[in-house]
Amino acid sequence: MTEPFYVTTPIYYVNDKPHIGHAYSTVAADVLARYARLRGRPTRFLTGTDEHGQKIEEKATSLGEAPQAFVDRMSPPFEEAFRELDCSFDDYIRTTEKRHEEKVQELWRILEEKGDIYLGEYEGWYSVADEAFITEHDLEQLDEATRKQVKRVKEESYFFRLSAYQEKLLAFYEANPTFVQPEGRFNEVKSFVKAGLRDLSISRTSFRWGVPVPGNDAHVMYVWLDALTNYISALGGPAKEGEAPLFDRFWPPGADVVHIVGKDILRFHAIYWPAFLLSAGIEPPGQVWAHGWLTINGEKMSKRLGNFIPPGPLVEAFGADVVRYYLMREVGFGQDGDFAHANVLARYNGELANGLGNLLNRMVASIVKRSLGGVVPEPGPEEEIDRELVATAERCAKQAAAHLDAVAPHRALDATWELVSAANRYVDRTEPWALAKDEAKKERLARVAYSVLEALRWLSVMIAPFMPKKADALRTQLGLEALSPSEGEDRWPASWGGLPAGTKTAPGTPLFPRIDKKDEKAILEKLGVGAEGVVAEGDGAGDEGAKKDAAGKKAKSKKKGDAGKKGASADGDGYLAFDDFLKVDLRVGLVKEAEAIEKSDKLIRLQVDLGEEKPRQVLAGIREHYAPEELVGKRVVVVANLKPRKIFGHESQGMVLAASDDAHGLSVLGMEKDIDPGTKVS
Ligand code: ME8
Repeated sequence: MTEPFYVTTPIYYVNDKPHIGHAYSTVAADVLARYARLRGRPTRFLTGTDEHGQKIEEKATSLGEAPQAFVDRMSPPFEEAFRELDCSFDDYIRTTEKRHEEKVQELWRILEEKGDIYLGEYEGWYSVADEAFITEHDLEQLDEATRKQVKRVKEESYFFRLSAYQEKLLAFYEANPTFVQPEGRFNEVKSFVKAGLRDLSISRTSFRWGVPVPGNDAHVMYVWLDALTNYISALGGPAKEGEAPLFDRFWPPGADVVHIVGKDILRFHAIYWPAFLLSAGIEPPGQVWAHGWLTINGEKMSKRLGNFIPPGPLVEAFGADVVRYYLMREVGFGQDGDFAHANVLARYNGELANGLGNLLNRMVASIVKRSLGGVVPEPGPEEEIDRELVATAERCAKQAAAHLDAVAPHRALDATWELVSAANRYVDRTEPWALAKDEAKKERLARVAYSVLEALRWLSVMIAPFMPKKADALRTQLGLEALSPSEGEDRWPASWGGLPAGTKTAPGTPLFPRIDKKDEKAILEKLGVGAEGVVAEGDGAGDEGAKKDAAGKKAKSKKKGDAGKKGASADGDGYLAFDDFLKVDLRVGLVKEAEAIEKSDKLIRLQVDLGEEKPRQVLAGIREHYAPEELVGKRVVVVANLKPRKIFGHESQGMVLAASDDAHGLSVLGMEKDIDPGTKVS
């Protein structure tokens, strides 16, 4: 695809410091930008800060600072945080820059000339926290704390004739069926518009911190009109053809534009923004992608809980690539999700260290170095198992690309890790260490090593949008040059065998050194995460986090632990990814005690030794098939990492596996030999 690609993030309010939620949007946009560049597309990536409005004026005043000095102090930490996260933005816009303010005023004039702006009076509610005019109904939905900040406003105001755009917007949605993603959110937007639109107040007179309305200095512009315009002002628009080359190149109709936003600000992007643009005769963006809301260790981020997580310390502890990987892997894009420190460590050790890191290590630092002189061998003849790996690589690379094209980064990573697992399995099955011992099998060894090295080369590209530094480190060990995207050149892996034989590999330090239990503890302590996973430190960041959603309402906070964690689920093709299977922790258990649960004719309470300090209490619905005493002393298979749950008032800390059919009734899965309790079943 050669169509220019323009991706943006929300511009962030600078009333507080950057946190992991901001990082999430910007990393997602960066992944798309890096991917587009790898595909050879002309690409532009914009982020920045939103610096006007009542919220910021009030915050500056409360600190005794002039608003300009305040925003000048508060904006750079965002840019630094995004750079630390290796975000490759081409431009960082601040709405207090002249280049922006001039363009906002120009847009105002255009809307005015179109007859879509008139002077009136606004009387109603204004939520300063959300910078949104809200209805009585919205007000009722707010929580106490936010409601306190809502003001009654009665002042002269300019209005934008939004009501005149109801039909035009609906027609635009109809003609652009993927304008808002995910689809469910698009339906919400359409229903909202269908219910009728009221004209929008677009100026304020009761404070000063905003872009002055052209021709009437008593008014400053509504901060959302100002802010949304950043997407075009950064390109030099609005502008006539030929006046602003970036605008000509990276705005429709010539370009594909994706605005990445949180679901909290979808209404502004999916309704107001296209309405302003339609009025101005400018084509709206191609897509607004609303992602979900992140909680921290199961809790909403808030000042009260002191769990506003700045990205800096995480980057220091894990490295930017690992944080980026985790953010994109853990949460299904578009769904709510959770940032849990324990899960970062689990994914790190499981998927990065044991998965990809191990694959590289066992091949480059071990087999190739010891048995092939450190050089990529000329591959011998291909066997069926080698062809299978090639087919898997081709399928996974194609799927990962399709998922990235569809803005589903988590699925792209699923597909990529399917290849990691397949390549590790290939090594297990071909046993190159055994081939290396047998002179007669040299040719076979060369083919096996080549296959794995080539798979690693493919993986170095597939992980690059997510983990650019690790991708290059991996390439260095393979003896390859760093990836250097170039317009017009598609670098996505497509044809097998591109790794030249004779390339000198360069085994180095492990790509992802394992973090052992002791180090895990030290890392968590350093990050101030207590045993409960609650972050102890608070840094004066505000509680703006989950305050708003598309309807200007309070986003519901998630119950601890249930927030969008991706479970082990079969994908669209009906297969369970190998990594997903590995997430299920199956252990050998020795039943120490068993007793029937009163008032239940199904349940038996078991105390099962899993090789841990204390036996686990597990409830099993097997009483119709086993007498409790029959079970004592039996070895069973237990799902050991199920979330504990209460059954009949008793906590069950696992699940015993069993099968049943009509002829035999139910049979608990056992062990033929006396395997030690706690041993992993795989
Ligand atoms: O709304 N989980 O700025 P803002 C996921 N200035 N994403 C989160 C998040 C969380 N817990 N918290 C914040 C504004 N975000 C306006 C935008 S655009 C023209 C103007 C991300 O500082 C998410 O992208 O309140 C959300 O939409 C954005 O930060 C809100 O940032």
